[in-house]
Amino acid sequence: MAVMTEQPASQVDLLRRGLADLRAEDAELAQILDAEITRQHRTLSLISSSSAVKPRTLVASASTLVNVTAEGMLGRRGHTGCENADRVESLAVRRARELFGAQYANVQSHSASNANYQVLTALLEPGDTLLGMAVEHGGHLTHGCPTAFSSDYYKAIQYGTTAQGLIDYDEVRTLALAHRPRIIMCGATAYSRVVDFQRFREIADEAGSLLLADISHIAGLVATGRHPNPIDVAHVTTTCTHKQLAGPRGGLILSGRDANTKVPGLRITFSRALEQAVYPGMQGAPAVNMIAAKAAALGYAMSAEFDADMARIRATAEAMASAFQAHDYEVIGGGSDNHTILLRLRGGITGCMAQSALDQCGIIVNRHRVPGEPRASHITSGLRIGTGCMAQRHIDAQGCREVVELICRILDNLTPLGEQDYTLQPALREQLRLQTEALCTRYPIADYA
Ligand code: DSN
Repeated sequence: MAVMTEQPASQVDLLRRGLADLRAEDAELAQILDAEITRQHRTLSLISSSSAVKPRTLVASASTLVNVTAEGMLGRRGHTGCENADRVESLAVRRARELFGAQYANVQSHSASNANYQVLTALLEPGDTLLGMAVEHGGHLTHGCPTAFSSDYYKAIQYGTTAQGLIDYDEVRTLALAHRPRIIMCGATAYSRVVDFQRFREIADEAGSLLLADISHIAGLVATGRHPNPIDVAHVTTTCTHKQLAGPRGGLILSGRDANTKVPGLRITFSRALEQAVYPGMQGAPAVNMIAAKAAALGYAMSAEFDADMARIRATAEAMASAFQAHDYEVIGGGSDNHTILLRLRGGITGCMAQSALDQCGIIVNRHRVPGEPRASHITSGLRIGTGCMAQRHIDAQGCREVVELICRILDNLTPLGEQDYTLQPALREQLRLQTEALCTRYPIADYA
């Protein structure tokens, strides 16, 4: 029976109690959670969109703020009892603005996909035209992909990359001038070179369009000055918080110099339109515990340690790209300016079989389309490799070469059987899996060791 005391349990006591309770009362779930830590420890994640959150961010996401219903915007809630929710949201907003140099930040979006749709809702009428990067060229589903919401409600026009895998700015300009879209979306999920936000803005201004920059994949590099910052260039910028920012799953909406100017054709400013689109437009009560975790991640992103993480992401990407080129692989775009390396596979090996064989050997990676892709999206001819998690393991240049050699050895020993099936000798597969596991033990995830 609970003992009555004057003070409630602290968050730390509660988390401890919760862990003990979970183990004692729900062994089935506890076992799955433990298995996931083990999986993350023993396998090497090269997923471009993943990272390992700091333990402090994990704790913030598990705080009792999860119990708070705080529908509405900061300081203007529909419920009382939100004083700490307001404090935590105001802290996250302050940190987001400071980190990116933004005048306006909204930290309530549940993801960057939601954030993108909220921006579209704020600035476009159904049926308006949007111009975004095609998924098969490295764009995102929310940027006007035919299978997504953005193309159901808006007239979506898509631009792509050149045969070398570089954004075709001439094509963007031609399409923008021909279709005069209400908004142009830039930013990508599989693009390894610098995005020229300034060039996009010039095109947007010439076509009379608004510009939305989605920096989900490069937010950490932007925050630390390793990639140009679009905040004052685009009218609106969005990002998720769980990729390079190593935060919880969630999104941010940011705006710089345009934040307090009127949206063309509307009577309200960008910040007001964005605010209304999030609430009451598309979202009810925000996940306040996740806002706390965003605050924790944004705080960490201002540290020297985070800056060193981002330096390692870049060094690792350069070392890996060169090592793949030394093995005669085509790195799309000719190299990497960020964390992503897009590889064109060869010898009849498809993205889907490479992804599966690497997974069997403990390397987690995802298949991807490449320029001129002849195969279906569930097969593909490429692999997308990201260096975020490698940087968090502090894998040095020698380690990068070993990882590339391991990947090449696995791919070189596959015998394709059609587009999806393959053989990989079981004894060799086991040997390569143990080699990956040894590498993971040598380079543990820094915070989880
Ligand atoms: N956008 C997807 C990716 O880049 O993997 C998921 O966040």
